[in-house]
Amino acid sequence: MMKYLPIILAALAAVSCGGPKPVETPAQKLHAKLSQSVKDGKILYGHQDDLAYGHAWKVEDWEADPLDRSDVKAVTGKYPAVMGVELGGIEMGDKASLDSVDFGLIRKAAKLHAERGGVVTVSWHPRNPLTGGDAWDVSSDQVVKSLLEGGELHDLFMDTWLPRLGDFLESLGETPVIFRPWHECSESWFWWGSKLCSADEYKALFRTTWSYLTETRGLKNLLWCYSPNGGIDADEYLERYPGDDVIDLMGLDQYEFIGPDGFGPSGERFAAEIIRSLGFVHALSIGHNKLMCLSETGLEGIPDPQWWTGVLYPAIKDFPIAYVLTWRNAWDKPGHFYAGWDGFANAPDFKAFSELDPIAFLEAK
Ligand code: BMA
Repeated sequence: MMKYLPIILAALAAVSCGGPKPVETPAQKLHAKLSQSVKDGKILYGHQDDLAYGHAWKVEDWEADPLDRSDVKAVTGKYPAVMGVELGGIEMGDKASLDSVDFGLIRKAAKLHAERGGVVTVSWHPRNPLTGGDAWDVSSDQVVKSLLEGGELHDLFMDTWLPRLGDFLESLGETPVIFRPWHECSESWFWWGSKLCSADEYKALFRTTWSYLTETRGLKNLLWCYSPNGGIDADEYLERYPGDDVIDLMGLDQYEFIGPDGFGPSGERFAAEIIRSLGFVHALSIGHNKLMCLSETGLEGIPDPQWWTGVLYPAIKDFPIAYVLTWRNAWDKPGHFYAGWDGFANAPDFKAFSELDPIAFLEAK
């Protein structure tokens, strides 16, 4: 009996302490990191595809490239704290994304950015499986329905599309990401938009995606973000909300578009609208106990020389958003950019923004 005493005592100790502490998953660690950052009063700045290309350049030999080039770093001296990557095309088994970025480069950039201390978020603009068109092909209102149980494309979705997506996300290993599928669902420019499927169909699409990746595949590196487009109210926001059990971050996508009256008045309207919509997302995030973020924003080509410090910063600074992400600087479309780049007229204002409290970038070592 005596020889078993140490084992019995150890077992009793484990029981009285509630057993060994469960190991935190990569997703839980990222959640804790973001929560702490919000508690510290920080707003992380994010940029889409930051390490893969920028205004008039792109990584060529990605396997050999150190991935230390960044438009954001060239202006501010720091990397963006959050980097967005895009998986459109993964569902087709393509080698590169719809923006011509090799999926090998995307994987390498995501892992490296996380190793450097950054946060990664993933968007997905899958093709239209019913028509063969792209994500913007809204010619049919049967697409979402066709993917759900009982639909003609359900098997394709479950046996090919989601497994390919799952393989990529699994290949990230311990790198956690904020996954943000089926975004801007409150508008109707993607085939999963509000005029193209019912709220129940949309929620089923989101929850099927969640259940496949999280339950069937058992992935432990995903936080989930819901990000309708702006221009809605709290009720409309909740209409398609997939549920507290599957969502970690309440997001919002909202861009500024310059109207006929020029960028001055448009900036004021945009800032007021951001304040209105982040206001209700904030209230919802408290009620639902979720993190919140401005998941996409920007002003294409940034013609307003004071946009960062004069428009965006005052609009967001008082909200506990985990991050704000501006969209990509396309290497092949000279006017399609949303972050500063070296030599651009608005770069000094972007640098000034990067130095403002509570905005946080990632120190380059
Ligand atoms: C859009 C544009 C497109 C791009 C797509 C997916 O907003 O930037 O050029 O293909 O996002 O990244």
